[in-house]
Amino acid sequence: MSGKNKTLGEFIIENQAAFKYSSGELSKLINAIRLAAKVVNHEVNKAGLVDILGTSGDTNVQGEDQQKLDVLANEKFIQTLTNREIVCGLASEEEDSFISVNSLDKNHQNKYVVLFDPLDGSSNIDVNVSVGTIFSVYRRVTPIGSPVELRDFLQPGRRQVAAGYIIYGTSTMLVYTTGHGVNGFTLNPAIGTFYLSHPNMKYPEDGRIYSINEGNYTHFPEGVKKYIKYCQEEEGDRPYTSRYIGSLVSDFHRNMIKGGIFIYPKSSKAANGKLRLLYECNPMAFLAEQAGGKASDGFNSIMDIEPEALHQRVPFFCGSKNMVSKAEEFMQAYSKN
Ligand code: P6P
Repeated sequence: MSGKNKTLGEFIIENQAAFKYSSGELSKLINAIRLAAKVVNHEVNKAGLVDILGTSGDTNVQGEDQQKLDVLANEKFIQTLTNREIVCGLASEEEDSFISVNSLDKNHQNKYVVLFDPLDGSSNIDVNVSVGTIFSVYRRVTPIGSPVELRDFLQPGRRQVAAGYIIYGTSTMLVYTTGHGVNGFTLNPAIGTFYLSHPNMKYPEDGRIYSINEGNYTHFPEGVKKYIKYCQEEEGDRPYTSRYIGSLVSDFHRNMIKGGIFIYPKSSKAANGKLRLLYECNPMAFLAEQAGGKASDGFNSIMDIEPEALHQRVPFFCGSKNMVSKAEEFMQAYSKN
């Protein structure tokens, strides 16, 4: 159901029946994410005014400086999702291991696990570049009534029941899917309400934008180098335009609206690339495919990868279907190099 200017709350209620597990719990989960998004948005927007810029002095499991807002966003999403008694487990980029969430009645009756990157692109915060939250939702695979286990989180992306992101940009948007297309909601900060602004978002099959950090060119596999040169050739609708913000949610969001491809490949500096499978690549891949796009590791669909570790990284090619397929052709042709 489209109909612009519908609120997120109205949209959830009207579309709940379409979701095969429509017990209402997933709706409550999306509502919890909506609340956390508003709280984090408030903090992100005032970051320049209050002394919460700069790093917290800690580093996360990735060995990266934890920006203070990273820590705050992580705490807010954990707190909001825990308090709503909807999830049985959480996994965050900022947490070494998963968190078992035991509902107040203490018998682990909740069905969903949520994996999230609380503030992706946070290194851009103090230069006022858009950042985002990314989330991925699964039904647990271990028996209800027992604590969650690691295998509840190490599920292939194909089994996601919902995924989305919040982009804290010139406007704040919540973009998500429950497997019935992709819809975007824009926050009216004056009244704290998300409105359906981008119903039924679709990835254009072709595009003229390629997004990759060309500073790493000399370290890329030969297939990536050849694809970059293909994008730059004077031929047909090429050369394409290079656009790279360095914030996955922002690059993905622009490319989904305008058409384009985002690539974070493996390199001689990063054997599996930089992006994490479970809470960055899988949710973005679910959104991309639901919008008619494509997401792979250069050879195989991202959502078919069997995860082996909570924070594992994978090479990531995502965007307009025909552009990703062309990049995969180059990867295949030069895969021996
Ligand atoms: P690089 C941000 O740190 C992030 O995880 C993604 O949001 C972004 O796409 C990527 O890293 C940028 O990495 O190495 O190009 O700075």
